[in-house]
Amino acid sequence: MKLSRREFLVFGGGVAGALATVSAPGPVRRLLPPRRRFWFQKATTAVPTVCEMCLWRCGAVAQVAEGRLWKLDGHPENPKSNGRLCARGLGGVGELYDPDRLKKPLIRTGRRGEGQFRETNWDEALDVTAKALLKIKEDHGPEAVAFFGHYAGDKWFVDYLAPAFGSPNAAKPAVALCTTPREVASNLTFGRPVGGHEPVDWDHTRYIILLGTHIGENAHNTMMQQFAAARARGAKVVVVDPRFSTVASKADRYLPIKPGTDTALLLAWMHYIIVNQHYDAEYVARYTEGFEQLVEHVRPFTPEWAARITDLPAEIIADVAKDLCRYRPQAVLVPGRHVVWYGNDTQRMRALYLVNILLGNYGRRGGWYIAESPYVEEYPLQPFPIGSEAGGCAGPAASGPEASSDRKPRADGAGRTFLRGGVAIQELVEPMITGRPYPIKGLVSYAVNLFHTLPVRERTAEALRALDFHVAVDILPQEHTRWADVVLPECTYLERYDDLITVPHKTPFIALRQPVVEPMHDSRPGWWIARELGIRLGLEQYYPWKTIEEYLEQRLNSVGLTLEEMKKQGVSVQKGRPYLEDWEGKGSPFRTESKKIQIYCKELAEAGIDPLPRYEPTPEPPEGFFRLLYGRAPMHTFGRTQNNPVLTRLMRENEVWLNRAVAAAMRMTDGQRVMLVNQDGAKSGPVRVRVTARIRKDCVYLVHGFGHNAPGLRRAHGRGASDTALQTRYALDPISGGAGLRVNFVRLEPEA
Ligand code: MGD
Ligand code: SF4
Repeated sequence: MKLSRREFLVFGGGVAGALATVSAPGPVRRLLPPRRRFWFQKATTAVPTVCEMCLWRCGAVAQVAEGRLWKLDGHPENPKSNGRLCARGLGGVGELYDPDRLKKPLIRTGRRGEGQFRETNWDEALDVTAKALLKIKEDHGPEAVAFFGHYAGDKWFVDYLAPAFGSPNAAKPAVALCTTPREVASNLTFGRPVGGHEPVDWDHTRYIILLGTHIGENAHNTMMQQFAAARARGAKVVVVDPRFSTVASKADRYLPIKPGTDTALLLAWMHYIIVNQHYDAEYVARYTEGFEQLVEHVRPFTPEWAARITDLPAEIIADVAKDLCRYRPQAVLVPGRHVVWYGNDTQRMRALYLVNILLGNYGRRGGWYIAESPYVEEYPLQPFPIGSEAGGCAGPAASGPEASSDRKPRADGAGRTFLRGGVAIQELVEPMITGRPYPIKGLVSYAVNLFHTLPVRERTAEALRALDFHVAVDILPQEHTRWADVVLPECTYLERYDDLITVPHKTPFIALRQPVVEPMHDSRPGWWIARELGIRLGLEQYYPWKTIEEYLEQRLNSVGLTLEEMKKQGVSVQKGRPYLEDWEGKGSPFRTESKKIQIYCKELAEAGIDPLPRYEPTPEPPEGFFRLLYGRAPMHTFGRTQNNPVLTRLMRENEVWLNRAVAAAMRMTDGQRVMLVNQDGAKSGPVRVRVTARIRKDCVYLVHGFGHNAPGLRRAHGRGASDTALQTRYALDPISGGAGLRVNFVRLEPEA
């Protein structure tokens, strides 16, 4: 949550006081000076920057010599890295030197999808792009061009170019297909988002519950460090997951829940805590409203009721609830990250928050801290014709602004409306195909591999075929670039500046991404591409800054920093207000209308939706099919790293996990190659079977991101199976617009 200028001044005691909270400028204390290192017999220079191998954005220090990057380390002063990087962060060198990178701008010569292009120069590529986008604007209006983006550089396209151009149709899969439900649920309940860095107070917590969050396989550097430290300190861990994940092997209790039934478990925990009067009554009375309605609501949801639904013994459900109360408020249910599961996900997330609230842990040591964004001003631009609120992984639901256009395809044209501005990214595909409620004819895609991101691939292909124009900005010849009319090669995060990385945190901070080497090939940074395009689109007035250095300098000066200082230190940490006592006499941290935590959600009631969470069953797998579950591997990020020469060595392809007893009954053996076929006949594979006791009998599991079908990715092409190819259905969450992807079922066929 960003502080307003006024709050910042109150909080910091005026500008001088405020600046005193910012870490002193100067070189980072522990950044090693140039010297010889054992792995490289020449002197290297340490250049601080920010990792972008995933969205966690750790501070990194690049060791550079003779214009070449030799090694990446964790930035010692950056709170996200704490001196370390994860395997993927270290593997950033592989992304930079991947020989398969896009090297020059390309113009399509064959049919869309064929991947036939000719090389060109930047002037021609940008002129062709601008001409096509202007033609669409003239014929159909600015909203007929959609902007999809991901990662830090999408700021220049989705948050800047789209609203300057006048299109509300800007969306981010990182939100709509990932965190949307938890952010919307958090805003409805607390009046503030969770934010990109989950605000768990790991330093003090004593009891941790993970529902479907596989820390360690889902590798977020500092979260893993803090989890390990908490465990070493003796914190108890409970893992609820249909699969015995790596973190389950570190847990005190493992609950192999039936997929799709977590809300029932959460309701039973609320029932137990309330009926036994173990909740934090003082906290509930002081900070919340709607508790009485919750008492009535959860009365029927006994542990025995939940046991029948979840496949978990009632005594264990009750035992865990008892433990939660024993350790409260230093007991915490961790919000997951990729939480679009079954289409009722905002309600599940609300249920998770409500258990936390009964424990009185929000804003308390060992529970959730209150995360705030660092104070730094935006670059002073004249207002765009429409606002921008697309948000990042941490932001609100993917959306365009309300103000601009009543022609915006809110919801899906079928009459469903999402609360809180959710335009589900996959729903923007519909107007590309049908022209309803109005046509979308152009697409600017930045760092989004649409074929690995959006469910229902056939429809994605149909939409791309129907477009008048598609420009893709990427670093690799991924699947979707084969469907573009113009491909613009961006340089990697190690060769460019991006906008300031501003992180809501216990100690909010600003970090600088800067180039550690010159851009390779004929690639250019995103800010430059977007600006050049903007100027060709007649939007000069929105680009008063000529260089990125000028832009960054202006923003940094607003907090008394200079670019020169930040280039040396890489990070600037401010003081936060993590606990409720820090807010005494300074207003409420809860930004709901009542300034209290909304247990009973009036906004939902007014929209005709259950104001308190309810369990809704999800369809069962048909005979002979398994529910398709998917997740992450610590050495890969989504669909972007499977070609990385370093990371490929750690994991070359995925496997399909199959329960041992089921495998025996099916006469399947470990390592056997199979095809996966879903309920609609879609196929993926071949992929090896991993026979294991670590998964329930009713589901199978894949690591997401594999199964590339892009010959230009020479290491990744044709390896493993794609879960996306098997997701021909999704369940749309009516509150957030998030697309639940775990509603698909597969059977296994031996490879022919
Ligand atoms: P990636 O798969 O990482 O992210 O989906 P995407 O947003 O598509 O692919 C990103 C693209 O960015 C790649 O083409 C890569 O080459 C390119 N790229 C990498 N670095 C740069 C750069 O510096 N500049 C440019 N211009 N391009 C770059 C992720 C999305 O997918 C998310 S966030 C989630 S949580 C969902 N996860 C998910 C899942 O687990 N399973 C299934 N089936 N679908 C999912 N969809 C969602
Ligand atoms: Fe990079 Fe790993 Fe940090 Fe992600 S968690 S930003 S990949 S070091």
